[in-house]
Amino acid sequence: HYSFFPGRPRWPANKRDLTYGFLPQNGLTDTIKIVFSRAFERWSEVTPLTFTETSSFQSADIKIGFFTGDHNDDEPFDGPMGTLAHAFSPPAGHFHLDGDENWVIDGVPIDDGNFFSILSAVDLESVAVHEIGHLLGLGHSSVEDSIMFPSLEAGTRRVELANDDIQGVQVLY
Ligand code: TQI
Ligand code: CA
Ligand code: ZN
Ligand code: ZN
Repeated sequence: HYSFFPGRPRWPANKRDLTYGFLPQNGLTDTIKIVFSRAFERWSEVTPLTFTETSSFQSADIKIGFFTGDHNDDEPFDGPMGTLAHAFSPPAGHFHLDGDENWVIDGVPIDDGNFFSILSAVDLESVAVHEIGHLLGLGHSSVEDSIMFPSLEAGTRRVELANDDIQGVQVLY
């Protein structure tokens, strides 16, 4: 079953059109940006929310960036595996991904580093859909095939919202 953060934080009722931006220094490719737009689309399809990319990182409601190790928010990343990403509950909007993961898009590694291993491949879109759930106010779910279930096998793609995810987010919005 779905859950919420303590106090059930959510984006306010007068803020249904959210913007998202990418940390400029990350220099992300269009392929990566399309993955995020697909992930946002899954949530906008089942809520009154819209998500639009903005080139102004500073003013974006949702700020997306790849970081490695300590990045000054008391939740340092830990190299390959372990923590993959984290997002903060509304209305913080910080969405951080561990730049040390072997991120894959549609089964293809983002950077063909020397140490790519299928055993540690992490599907970017799956993690993005999960973290956006957190950004909208969802906690973890006990339903195993839900997006908000707190575990995902290496290399697995899980991007379809389950009924449980939809019911949870529709309680909030
Ligand atoms: N990051 C955790 C997560 O997003 C961070 C976290 C731990 C958390 N406890 C929390 C966030 C409680 C909100 C509330 O769940 S993670 C998955 C998994 C992670 C894990 O790097 O462990 C996904 C990120 F397990 F579901 F696959 C994304 Cl999809
Ligand atoms: Ca990690
Ligand atoms: Zn962080
Ligand atoms: Zn989670």
